[in-house]
Amino acid sequence: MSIGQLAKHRRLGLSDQDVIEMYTYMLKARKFDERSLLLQRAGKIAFHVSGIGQETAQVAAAFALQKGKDYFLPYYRDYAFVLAVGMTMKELMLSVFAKAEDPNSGGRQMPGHFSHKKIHIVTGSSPVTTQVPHAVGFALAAKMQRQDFVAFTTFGEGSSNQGDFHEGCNFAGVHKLPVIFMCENNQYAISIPLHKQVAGNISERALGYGFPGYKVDGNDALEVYRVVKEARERAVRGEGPTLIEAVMYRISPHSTADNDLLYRTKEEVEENRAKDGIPRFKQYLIDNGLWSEQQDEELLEAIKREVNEATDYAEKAPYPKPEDTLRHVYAEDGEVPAWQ
Ligand SMILES: Cc1ncc(C[n+]2csc(CCOP(=O)(O)OP(=O)(O)O)c2C)c(N)n1
Ligand SMILES: [Mg+2]
Repeated sequence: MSIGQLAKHRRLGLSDQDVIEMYTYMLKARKFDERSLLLQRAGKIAFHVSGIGQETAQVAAAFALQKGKDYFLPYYRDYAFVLAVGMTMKELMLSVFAKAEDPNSGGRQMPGHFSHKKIHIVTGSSPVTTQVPHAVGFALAAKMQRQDFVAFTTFGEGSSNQGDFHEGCNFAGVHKLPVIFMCENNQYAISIPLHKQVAGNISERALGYGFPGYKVDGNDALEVYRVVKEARERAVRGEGPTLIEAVMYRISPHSTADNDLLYRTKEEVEENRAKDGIPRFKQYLIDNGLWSEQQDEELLEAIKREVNEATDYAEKAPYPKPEDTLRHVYAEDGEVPAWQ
């Protein structure tokens, strides 16, 4: 068989097993997210920021990176990304329930503020885009130490107007650092639509900093995989950073504290829901003879069990102790935090 006849994922170097796993992570994230929204409505958790509509690009990016080697600086909608690089459903649930055992912050940060030392997820902060210069710092370390890992960071399109983004890009461009900037352009920054945020094109901003920028359909898993993989290869060859703008749509409101129908219509949301990358990827698997409706039902059942078990576990787990409130704020001699 010639390479042109191979299914697209095979041409990109992904096995059949890889694409089935990618689909599994997308669905896991979606089901975690839907459960979290329900838990918030039921008053069991305080707050949730949803990543629904963004899972496809997140999983695709994760599969193009190297686990255990690269460093990840994700943003608050990246549940699918963190699951795909190794965080567990239970750990995510512990974080939304703000329990002591949560590896992200021991229940101290808002959910979605990821951190996991073992799987190279670098802790983030609430001011948007602070992770961008942090990622550049990791990339500088890779260059100074002559190591071949890359730093990968994500942020929203609204956040790409912050100074941190521009300073990070400029420094990374000047020093040709191994960093990948992926903008998850979900069309809104809370209530502000894209056309009121940016007059130009986000991916083209890279040109001003001396490195390539690519705009890609964020609902097309294999295209996102391709551009992130190429960006990684460029980075390890010493050719510097890449900016990727993955175009998608924030299907959920900004957060559980937002009423999105005050600034957009149901019709607009439905129109974009129809472009959701998850059913599209499922169809790709079916078309290539890798998946069936029956397998899909079985997978959904298995994920439901996993979500139920994680929810029960996290709900019953103890909260952090009040007397530990100031722990990890100031260094303590010989301290190794329990959640590390
Ligand atoms: C520096 C800073 N300014 C404002 C906020 C409040 N805020 C939180 S999320 C958000 C919108 C960000 O939009 P975007 O970057 O497009 O990401 P999205 O939420 O759409 O994924 C804002 C303004 C913040 N957290 N940090
Ligand atoms: Mg946005």
